[in-house]
Amino acid sequence: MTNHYDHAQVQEFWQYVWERDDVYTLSEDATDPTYVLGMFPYTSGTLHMGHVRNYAITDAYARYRRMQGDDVLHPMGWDAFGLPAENAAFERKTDPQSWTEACIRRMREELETMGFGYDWSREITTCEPNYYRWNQWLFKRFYEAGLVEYDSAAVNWCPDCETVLAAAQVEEREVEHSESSESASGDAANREVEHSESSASASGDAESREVERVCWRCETPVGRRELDQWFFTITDYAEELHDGLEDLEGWPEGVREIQRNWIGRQEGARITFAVGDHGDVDVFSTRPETIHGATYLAVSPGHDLARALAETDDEVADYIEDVRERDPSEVGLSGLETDATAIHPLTGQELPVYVAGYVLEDVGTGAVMGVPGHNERDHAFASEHDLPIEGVIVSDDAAIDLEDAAYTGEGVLEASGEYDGVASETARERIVADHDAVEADVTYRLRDWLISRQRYWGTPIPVVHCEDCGHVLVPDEDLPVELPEFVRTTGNPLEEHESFRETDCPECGGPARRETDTMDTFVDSSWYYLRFLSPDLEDAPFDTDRADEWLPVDVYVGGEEHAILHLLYTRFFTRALADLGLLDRREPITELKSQGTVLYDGEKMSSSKGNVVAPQEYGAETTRLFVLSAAHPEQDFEWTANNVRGAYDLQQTLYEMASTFVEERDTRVETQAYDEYIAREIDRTIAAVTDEYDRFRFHRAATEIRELARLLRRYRAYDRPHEASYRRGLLTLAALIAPMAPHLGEELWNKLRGDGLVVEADWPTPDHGASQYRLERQFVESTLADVRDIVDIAAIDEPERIELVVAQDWKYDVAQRLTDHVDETFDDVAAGSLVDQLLEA
Ligand code: ANZ
Ligand code: ZN
Repeated sequence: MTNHYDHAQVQEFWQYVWERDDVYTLSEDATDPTYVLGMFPYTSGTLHMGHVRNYAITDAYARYRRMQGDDVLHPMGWDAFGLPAENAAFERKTDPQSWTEACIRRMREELETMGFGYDWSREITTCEPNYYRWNQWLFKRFYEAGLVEYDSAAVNWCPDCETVLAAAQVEEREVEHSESSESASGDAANREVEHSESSASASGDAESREVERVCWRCETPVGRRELDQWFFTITDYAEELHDGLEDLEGWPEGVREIQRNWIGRQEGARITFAVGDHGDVDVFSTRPETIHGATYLAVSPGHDLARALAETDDEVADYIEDVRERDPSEVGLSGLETDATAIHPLTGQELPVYVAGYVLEDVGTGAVMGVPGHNERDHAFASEHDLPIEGVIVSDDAAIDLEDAAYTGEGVLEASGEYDGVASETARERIVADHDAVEADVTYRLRDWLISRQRYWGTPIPVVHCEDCGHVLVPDEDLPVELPEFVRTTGNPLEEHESFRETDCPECGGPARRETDTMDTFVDSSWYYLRFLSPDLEDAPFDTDRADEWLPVDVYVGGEEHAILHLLYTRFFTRALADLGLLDRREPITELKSQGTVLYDGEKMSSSKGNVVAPQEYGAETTRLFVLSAAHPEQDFEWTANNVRGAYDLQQTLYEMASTFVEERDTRVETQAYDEYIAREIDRTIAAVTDEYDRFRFHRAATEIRELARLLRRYRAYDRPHEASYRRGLLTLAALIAPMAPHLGEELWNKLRGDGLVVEADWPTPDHGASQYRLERQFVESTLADVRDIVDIAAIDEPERIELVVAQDWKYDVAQRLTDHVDETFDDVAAGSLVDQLLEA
């Protein structure tokens, strides 16, 4: 059947042609390419639908920009280090290197089958020495810049992965109360249960929620260990990373909000308490106005005061040891009263001093003033230890019995001396202004980034431990420190390698021990976007001049689960590199798209759920077209065979139209009045689809294309179509669909023109009339803000919604108000056309 589109054959042919003609390689001379990047895949072994959706989005956009005449940088690489490879190698009696290479071969083939247009000349693989040597080199530059610390720390430890986890790699999971808690691991002792903040304080609350802290990868409950660890001091950038979010207008607000919360900026005050011979202890409080309600002082077990007291007080020493071995979540309300007393800086009153597990070492100053009347955790602690609870803030609408719970709202001060009767918000500022012991302060919840992993399959940390010289960095000329051969063992294979472990000190030449920790793989992905600029560079991780020219990443697309880890680390790296003088910008990514999830029967499509549709099952083109046309990129959508069918049918339709046209040429040359209408509709579609591609609304682009196809078929059926108009319509369809369905695009283009590639063609432009349309459309959008001001309706976020809402319920209202508003805001003509447009809808 000649009119049947045989996708497998067509795909293979055009993939061959693209490769032969090398159409995706970016010229080294490009001056300011559009940089389109999808989050590179972890080399797990096979592409899943989430990858396909991600890469279909970047590919469509990259192709669209290329047809618009841009130079486009659209590279691909492999996030190839990490624990799963090690586990897989262990299970399959192979080694991580071979396993990873096999995964890459398979995944690369899958990407090629999908027809994604990457510049493969820039491929990078993070587990190759020529990549990871630059992790080591950067580690050294960070070290020299004071951004690296080596610290003994109680760390999150996954007993199953046998490694340390960064704070962000520990996930909270709610535990069902009724179920036996032994079910998962069979080992109740292994299970660390954390009470959420609210339930810990309102102890006995019927709604108390138990939360288990589990490893993000294997979901094993996380334990505690005390180890010497390497950290990147990302907290040095807390303020900048927080404030910079404000300007990231091209990022989804949801992602910015997650980062904001993670960084956790808190305004408050630092308050100094004198503790007898022990000097001063600073506390951080967000509510300094409650200071008259402070009935005790508490320091964390790691606080200097606690350590000092432990020297002479065995009870304190024992308590500290006991608490530090446990997870903070397990410590609950435990605490120990010490012999020390603190002097209240405003009243001069003596307060007892506690060492308490609930006070966290690395939050604020590691010490708190206990205000049980107004802080839930302090209330719980005071109830447990029979400490006085005093109310100093009252509110009319708060009939709270302070014996039962803290009052945490705002109100008016009482029992607070000269501040009685003052509103709490006002008192907060006045107390800071009035007293030297109280100083305005800001803290951040963000913790330093723990990068040590006790695993094999990662970048060796380029450090040698020498008894005489301490930590010595491996000299640049000795980089990379290469991974030795893999050995199968339960712990860290690097520990088992004597020849790797035992070495000479680069400084004194004496015997030394090589660091056997490797780096968190998030180090690799924090700067990979820079390596794509010059993947083979031999004397630097990236070319600074080129980075100045080619950056930022114009569009970055990936899963929303990366809102904190990867995307925060990348921002940190970029700033650190800027401060090292290696980059001239502080933010890496202009526009970020978090693509939504592909669902199947309402659940996330994933191999662990066994509901996977393999990307190849329906052919590359149908799959691509479907994932793009099913929904806005940022929305979830359901995979259903029926909808997939729609994508398939569209291809068949277009193919049939082009074939029939070419084979039968059943057209006319003389014009009819309604040809003009068809021409206008083609123009209108071009303008609309252009606009939709600009905004990543591929689903709406597909709808426009479908509608034009329908119209052209009616045109064809009505009478013989006008040769030139109809041909232009078909060519337009071929070009417009090519970014989403490139094989089909080429096939149609080839049929209709007989030469050239659509991938290299110019984006279609309207013959006439469409600039007018665009103007109006832009006008609709630019007036949106004004419409929102003058029309009292629910907020509208998306420009397209105004058309929708206007068209339905309140178009007359808006039209009327716009007309009234014309003189003040708009020129008549533009406003008039907007009103016409509204009323026509
Ligand atoms: C006194 C006070 C009175 C506080 C009051 C709050 C309300 P949240 O509560 O999450 O906003 N804090 C400070 N450092 C701490 C540490 N190292 N470990 C545990 N808790 C600590 O966080 C701010 C509050 O957390 C701070 O303000 C402090 O308690 C507590 F009516 O100080 B507040
Ligand atoms: Zn030495």
